Amino acid sequence: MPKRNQTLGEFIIENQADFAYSSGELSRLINSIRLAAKVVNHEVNKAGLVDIIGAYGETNVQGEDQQKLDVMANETFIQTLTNREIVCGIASEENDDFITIPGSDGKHQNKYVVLIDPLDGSSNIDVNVSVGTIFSIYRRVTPIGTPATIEDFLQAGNNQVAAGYIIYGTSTMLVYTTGRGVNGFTLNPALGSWYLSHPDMKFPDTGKIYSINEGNYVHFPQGVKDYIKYCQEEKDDRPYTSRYIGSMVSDVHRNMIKGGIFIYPKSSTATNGKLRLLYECNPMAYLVEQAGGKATDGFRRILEIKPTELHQRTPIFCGSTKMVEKAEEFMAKYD
Ligand code: AHM
Ligand code: MG
Repeated sequence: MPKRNQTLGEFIIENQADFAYSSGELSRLINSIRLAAKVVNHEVNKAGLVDIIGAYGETNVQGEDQQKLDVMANETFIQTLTNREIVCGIASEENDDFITIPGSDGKHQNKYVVLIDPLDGSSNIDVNVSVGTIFSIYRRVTPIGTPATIEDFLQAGNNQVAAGYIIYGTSTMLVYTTGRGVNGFTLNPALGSWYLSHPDMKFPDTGKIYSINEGNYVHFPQGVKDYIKYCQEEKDDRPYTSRYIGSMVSDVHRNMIKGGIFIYPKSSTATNGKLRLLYECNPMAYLVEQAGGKATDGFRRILEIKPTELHQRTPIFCGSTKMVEKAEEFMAKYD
């Protein structure tokens, strides 16, 4: 049973035996992610000092080129995971193709692949609004001792062995699952330690928040339009409250705590929506389900979609189970 205020390090050691494959490799992998997250957190927190040190992506006052934060986050996660020789491959939303990691002995001995969106919602940085990192971990399907291939990355989401996000918000949190519920850790920046602040996170069964970019209303399918009208109707516990940060991690995190639904549907201008199945939707869907919620593309479970390409997009409806089921009822009318 998770103990509040336990550090993430203590929690990983205590729960290592619970991991499906308890070689310690997955624990070391989560350890690397928590380390890289602290580095990224430090940089993201300095973003407000742009007038003083120069904007990211520009030349700073010392005449040095400042890396864009999303590039920096990408390199930090990739380097940390590569240096520690824990994974045999990494795919990132920032890179066109996946990277194979042979290890220093060149023998491709590692079991896991990581898929990552290093800095999701990065357009929010300029206005001091929360951003996040999303990660997803799979066991490779190709034999150990051979280079990772595309097959290792194109696995259905229900093969994930772990997934999580880091939210760089008013406080920084790391929230993750290894298939036994969801636990949230808050960073104490003075000490550099993560403390278990949100043990066993659960979506309320229903809620009163709907999160969708309503600016795209005219382009939405009729089922989504009708569901939005349903949310706004004055009846029973409605109208609901509309909350949309434009940063998926933050929107889903809030809804997990308060109860709500997050929707990024397809539209007449984006036939599969915007969000990526492998880097955003699968890990979030795994977390949502582990927290007792539901995640679908409006019709079928996100975690059952068999990916065909690395940067594939999918519509997503996720959050409190009853709210997602209601939205699906509207979708089904026009299927
Ligand atoms: P990004 O990967 O380019 O940062 O985009 C993903 C983000 C999500 O965090 C967020 O939910 C969505 O884009 C918002 O998009 P929109 O501005 O179209 O509503
Ligand atoms: Mg993204």
